[in-house]
Amino acid sequence: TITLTIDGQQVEVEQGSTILDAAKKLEIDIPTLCYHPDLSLFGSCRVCVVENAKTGDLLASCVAPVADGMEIKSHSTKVRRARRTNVELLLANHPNECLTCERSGTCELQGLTEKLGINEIRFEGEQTKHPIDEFGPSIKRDPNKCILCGRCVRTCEEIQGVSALDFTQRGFDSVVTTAFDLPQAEINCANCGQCVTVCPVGALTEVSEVDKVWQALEDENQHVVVQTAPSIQATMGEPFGMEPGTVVTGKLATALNQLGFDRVFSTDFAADLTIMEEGSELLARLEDKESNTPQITSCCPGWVKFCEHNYPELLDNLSTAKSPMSMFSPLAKTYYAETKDLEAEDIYTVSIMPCTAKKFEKERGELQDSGTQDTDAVLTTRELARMIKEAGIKFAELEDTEYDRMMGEATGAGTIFGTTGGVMEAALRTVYEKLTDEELPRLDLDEVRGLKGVKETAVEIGNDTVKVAVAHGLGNAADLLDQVKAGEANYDFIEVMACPAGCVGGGGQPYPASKEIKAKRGQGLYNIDQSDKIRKSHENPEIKKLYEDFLGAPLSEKAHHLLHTNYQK
Ligand code: HC0
Ligand code: SF4
Ligand code: SF4
Repeated sequence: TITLTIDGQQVEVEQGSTILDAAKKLEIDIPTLCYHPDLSLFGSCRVCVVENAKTGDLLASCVAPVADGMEIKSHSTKVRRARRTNVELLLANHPNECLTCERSGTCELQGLTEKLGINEIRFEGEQTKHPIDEFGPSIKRDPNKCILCGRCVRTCEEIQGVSALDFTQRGFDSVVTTAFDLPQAEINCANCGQCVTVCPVGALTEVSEVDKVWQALEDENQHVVVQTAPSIQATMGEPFGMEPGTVVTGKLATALNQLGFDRVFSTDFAADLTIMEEGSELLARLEDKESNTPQITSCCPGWVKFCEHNYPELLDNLSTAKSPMSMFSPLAKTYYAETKDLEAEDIYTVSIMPCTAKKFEKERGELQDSGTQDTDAVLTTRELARMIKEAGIKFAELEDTEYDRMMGEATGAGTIFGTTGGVMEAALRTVYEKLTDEELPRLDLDEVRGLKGVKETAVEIGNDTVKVAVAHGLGNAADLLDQVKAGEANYDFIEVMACPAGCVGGGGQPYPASKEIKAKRGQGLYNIDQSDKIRKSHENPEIKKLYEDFLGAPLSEKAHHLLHTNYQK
């Protein structure tokens, strides 16, 4: 180990640690900008400089290694001046749009400016002008706000294995963009929004559909039906100052009613339905030795697009079951519409999702089966939070109310879909019972919980062993699928979620989102499951009724028409 002092306090750290690591151990807060704990070191912004007290040198603490006997000053005059100048230089080429910027309040550059006591812009100069890319369904990129920290570039390459973004040009003209400057919608981008979650400023955001939804709510001829994704229940409190992972299901229902939605339904209900269909499909594939296995989940649109670009030969392995969101919407426009004597066109469907890729999913031609657009609008967690604030609703103080009946009942199985491993756990609870007529001896499948990149287990079902694997983050998914393709790994069923930690870490979730925060959100979902009376999808009474009254049975002709699809090469 190495011993050094920072601001007169002694600390011991492992050799190879950085000064920033050592400061963290002492709970000394050094500001950072291009640094991100999950990414490779970059050391470009120099906001984290500290002073070597013996030499007077300034060191970027996020990359500078510790040395024995080192004495560091973390906030000397020299340090504070350098930090200010470095941030002031960023501000010199940054549009003065804080008032109207979507990141106002959560912007790290704004936060630093305040923290470092910068209250004037000393360097006024020419500013770069780049075109804004806002033509895709999911991601809006405004390079003029970019501060070249490279966090998006590193995330897309190192975590997601996509490498859709990179630096081009040099010096003043430097910009982060796509290959050949193509619109994001025309490249291999998965729309996962992980770049959005790490961008410290407003350079990367979702394409907003807030105004469209306000308009639908105002329109008296539209019957507006909303569904909320599983993970939202454990994240919507955050923009209102609540602890990550706080369960706010009841407050969500109240807020959505107050906003004027005509019916407040739940994607978790549809997640139970996905289990019925996808589980039945798995049973069929396991029986038919000719069929493609492993079966791979297809509910994550980021993953589906990644698969299309990088693993087209595995498209036949994707479950034909649509995602819960895309099962819910056509049912809202047929099954639910019939009970209200409404036509599909009279119903406007809104989904509240933790996800930017869901905005892309809703536009897919493969997913329109109600005779009209199935899902009309997708709002991220952040966008709904903005609407709630705009409406003056005090979210944290709301009373709990219930979701509406018919498509609003969820089991614990549907709820845990929102965290990595949840789909697998939910599926096995049902598949096991269908195959053996017995209940799983242990409902909590700890082997597929947690934030390890790839998780695997084998479950004895009757005389068979079903081998399963779970990957989250596209880079981890690629590692797993390469093994499958090479014949080195042999599974029956694989769950893939594009985002690290699954949807609780989705590209549309509140800022900021560290590993610890994502883990708390996931725990929130497990807490709901644990306290639910019904924890298995096939026991959801509203699902049973849906089959009795409308669909017949899983994989019936009607179910196939409304709830299944095929992704073609
Ligand atoms: Fe998810 Fe989903 S679990 S993808 O992360 O399967 O977005 O939360 O809504 O559709 O249910 C997202 C979350 C969903 C879907 C569900 C699945
Ligand atoms: Fe990369 Fe995902 Fe961002 Fe696309 S949305 S650029 S795949 S991180
Ligand atoms: Fe969207 Fe969830 Fe997939 Fe992320 S893991 S892209 S949030 S569906």
